[in-house]
Amino acid sequence: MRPLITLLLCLLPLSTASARDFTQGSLTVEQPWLRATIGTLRNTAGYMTVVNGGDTPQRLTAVDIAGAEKVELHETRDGMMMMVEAVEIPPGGSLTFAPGGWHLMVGPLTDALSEGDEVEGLLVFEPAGEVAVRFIVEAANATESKDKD
Ligand SMILES: [Cu+2]
Repeated sequence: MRPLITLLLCLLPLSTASARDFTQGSLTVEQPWLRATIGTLRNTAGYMTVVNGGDTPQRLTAVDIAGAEKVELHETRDGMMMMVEAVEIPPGGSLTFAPGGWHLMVGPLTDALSEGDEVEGLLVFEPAGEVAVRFIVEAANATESKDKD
């Protein structure tokens, strides 16, 4: 198996600053993570930072997460959660989704999520298009992704 593993490692893009960052064109999605589900609950929240290194505004319009029936963009403002249809990241700017603020509302999920799981996701931006990412599952009470490489 060793030669195969070495080959796979060599195929990883060298331009990626972190193994936990996902870059497509001028967009970078940093450290996407999901909270583990609790008990029989099949809903959870997701977080990440989106960096727009380009010179045009990018709108995040949709998110797909493997095994999730639905993913919504939510903002917490004055303690109230509000769903938004899309969120714009200005040129040269970034937007951080973190507990207490912007978050992805995920679910219902077909399966429980446990700490350490990895889940494929797809973010849709206008006009940039799709960015494929992989969410790491952190503990249900995590406040950030501890895998800071
Ligand atoms: Cu929410």
